[in-house]
Amino acid sequence: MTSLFDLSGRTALITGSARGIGFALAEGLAAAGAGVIVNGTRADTVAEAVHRLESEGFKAQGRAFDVTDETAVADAFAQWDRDGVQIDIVVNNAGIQFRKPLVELELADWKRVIDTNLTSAFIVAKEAARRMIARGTGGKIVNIASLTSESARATVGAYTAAKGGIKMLTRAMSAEWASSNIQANAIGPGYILTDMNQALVDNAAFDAWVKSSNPSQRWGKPEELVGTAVYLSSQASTYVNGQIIYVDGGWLAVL
Ligand code: GCO
Repeated sequence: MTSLFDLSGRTALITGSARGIGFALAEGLAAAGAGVIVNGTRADTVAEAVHRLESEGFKAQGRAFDVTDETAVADAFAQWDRDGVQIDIVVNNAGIQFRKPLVELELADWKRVIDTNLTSAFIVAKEAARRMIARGTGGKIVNIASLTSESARATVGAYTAAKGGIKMLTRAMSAEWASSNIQANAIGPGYILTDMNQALVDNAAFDAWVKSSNPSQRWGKPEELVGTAVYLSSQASTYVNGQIIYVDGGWLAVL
């Protein structure tokens, strides 16, 4: 009996996966048997990530493109069509952070955060779902949400709005795509040790706040998100739709 969690024969596109959480998820899905496609904006870091995965014996390829650019995304999928690459799993992980009070936030910076963290998930999932529906094969969409999908923190307003949007976009995807056997769900990471958060880790007061705000009393590690990503990408979750699974050390569960 093959494992419910076996991703062998599946191809997974993970956006923003040259480093950080995205790379950890690409590595974890590959370890579960998926062929993975690494994405990022820079060809050199994408190539380095693919090389790391191949050196671990995994099936990996890469494509550098800007997930906020509709034409670039369409071109990427058209190339995969020509190459006979069927994308079965999309992890919408690409994201940036920009910390500034709303009253000082420039519109251009607001748009950049919304485009990268929210709109890109729509653009990429639309291209993938069109093909999944046309093929009749079903598929998996795993969006990366955040604690800020539920609660706001001062100075990350654009990010919070985007991640709140990810929560409801995930449900909207379920509303339209579940009947095509596409399960759209999300992972809500707590405070995870990543480059994006290094400035917070290095801030003693913020570090203490994170550790005192979740019952696990520590930051999470990117690899601690892998099990949930494999679950939501596998046959173990075929009747799960529109959900966010928080991997946050218990942060949202306690006062
Ligand atoms: C911040 C952090 C958070 C975390 C994560 C929490 O500045 O508060 O970047 O946004 O990255 O999203 O779930």
